[in-house]
Amino acid sequence: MDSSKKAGPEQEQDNVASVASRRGFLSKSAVLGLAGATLGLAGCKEEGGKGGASASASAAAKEAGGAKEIAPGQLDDYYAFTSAGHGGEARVIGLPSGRTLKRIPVFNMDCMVGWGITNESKKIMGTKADGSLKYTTGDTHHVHASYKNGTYDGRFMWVNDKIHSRLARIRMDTMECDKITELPNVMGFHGMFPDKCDPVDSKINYTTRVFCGAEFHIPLPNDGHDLNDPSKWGALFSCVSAETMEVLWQVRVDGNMDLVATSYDGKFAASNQYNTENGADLPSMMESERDACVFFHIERIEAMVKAGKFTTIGSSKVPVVDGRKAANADPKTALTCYVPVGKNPHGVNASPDAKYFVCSGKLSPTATVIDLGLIAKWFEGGLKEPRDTVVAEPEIGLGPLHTAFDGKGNAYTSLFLDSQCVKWNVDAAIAQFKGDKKAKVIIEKIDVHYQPGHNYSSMGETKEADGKYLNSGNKFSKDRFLPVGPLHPETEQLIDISGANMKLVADHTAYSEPHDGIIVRRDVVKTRQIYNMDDFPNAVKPETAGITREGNKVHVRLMSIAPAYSMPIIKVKKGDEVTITLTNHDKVEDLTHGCALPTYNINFIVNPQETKSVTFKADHAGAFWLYCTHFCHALHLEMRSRFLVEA
Ligand SMILES: [Cu+2]
Repeated sequence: MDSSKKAGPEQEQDNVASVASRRGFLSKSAVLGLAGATLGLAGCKEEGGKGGASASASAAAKEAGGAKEIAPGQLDDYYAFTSAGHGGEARVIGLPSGRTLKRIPVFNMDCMVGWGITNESKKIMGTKADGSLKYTTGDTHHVHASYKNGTYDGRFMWVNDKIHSRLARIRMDTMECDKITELPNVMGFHGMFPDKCDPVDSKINYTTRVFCGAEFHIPLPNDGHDLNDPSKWGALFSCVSAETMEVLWQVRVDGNMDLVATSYDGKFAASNQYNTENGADLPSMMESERDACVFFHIERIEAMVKAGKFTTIGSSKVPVVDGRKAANADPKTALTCYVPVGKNPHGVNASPDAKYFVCSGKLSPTATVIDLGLIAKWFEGGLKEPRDTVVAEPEIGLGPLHTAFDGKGNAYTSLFLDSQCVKWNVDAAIAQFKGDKKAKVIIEKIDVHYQPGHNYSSMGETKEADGKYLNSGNKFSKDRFLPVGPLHPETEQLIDISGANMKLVADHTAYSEPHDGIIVRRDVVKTRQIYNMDDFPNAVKPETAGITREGNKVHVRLMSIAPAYSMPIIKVKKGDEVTITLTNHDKVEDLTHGCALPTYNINFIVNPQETKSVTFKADHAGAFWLYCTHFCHALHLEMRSRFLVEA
């Protein structure tokens, strides 16, 4: 945990030796013992304190600067799109600078932009019968973008909500959420990944489906029956249409699903699994020596659904097929293949050469390399056991979680317990597995600060993996930043992986609690800065602006042009249901207006040429200044109208 130690050839020898001495780690007692060790490590403030804080700030800045520094006025080379954990949003960061560019509200409310306040955002988020939001909490873990030809096409991103099992889509041109879908009969929706090609028609070489894994077993349907018999509970793998965001089909599986990966040819999706025992408490979840990575044969699943050979659960109309082991014994007709991997795996990642999926062990010090060609062979009946698809299982360190790639044949796995990132070579691991004792699998280890979760590399989840940067998302920052009370920020550490040695080049803070992200070359992302007014059917134009009344329903159609709203006085009666629709007629880039209404809990912004609306009950009388919250003009403070509610 000494952050000042350098990873070099000598250290590497030590690391290899220490990893080797931890053999036999897979035993059950070791696994349970480790759970305690994890907690111990997380609390080791003093041990972790050396090195990081004592380094000279100016020296460190110089070291971290140079070519990596983005000077004032310069733009970053990459976008990082990250989750925010139980903050419920998604984030946009510039790399290598680490500048926060945007926070995208998704499942959370955000009074800056008015997410969860405007009618349009409420419609996307989902409302109850009374018009109030169905949920105001969310837990985002993974952000992944749409593909074409094996790389990002800049259309969409998706992000999951683990709490309420929802999938959200974000438009990459406006970087705003445009659709949210709740998955039926699922709890603990965690892993998610878009497909990269159609499983049958290779001409459809872009994303059309998004696959979603679920962790928790629940009664099916979850309507109060089977509460006391968890053996009857189940988990479902879901497929959502990328275009319509409808849930297309689900597969019932054994075990709990964690992360999801997809093959470049579109034929397979897979999810690493813990609790393959289907247990309901910790001891019963730890009984097996191994867990699994379950592969889904997409073409067969969809053929079965098309043939009508499915069931439905409860009130959901989504077709469900049976992917449990017992129903899939014959590989030639199987929908699923359960490949045994190290105990309690956390992570499955596709290599950019399209050949392998790598599953990390977490409670086993190994990474399991699965050959996708052999997966296809197993489904054709050409292999005896699912385990025969494993072509390497190197011991790489303690608590391996997630693996990123550099496009040069190397893998980078986060080691949660060792607080390191290990660089290892996939071909060497395969040679070692075949018996080559001289194969040099582990290339280098670098300390990270501290307890890394996800790591991800620049373009690393595409065929254009460029081997420039690796982001290590660390769960504990301890002494790396000025203390801000009990809740420390997290450290996002940027590692330059372009040279022979990994080099830590920056510590960036992250407000709790991001999990995963992707690093996208900036030329892939094409954003728009000004909306098209006609994209909004309710846009207010000079000929429709004004106030109309139908019974007690009042519609205020307002326009903004800096520094004024189109109506200086808006008069309604107490008890009216008021809708304010506001269109920003300014066309200048960056000229956003706000709209706040004191005591009525209204606040939102309208970007250039954008339209938004709010509806509320004018339940208390008085004079209220409806004012612009977003600095827009030298006369910004004067940009306000009198909203008068007559008693
Ligand atoms: Cu304004």
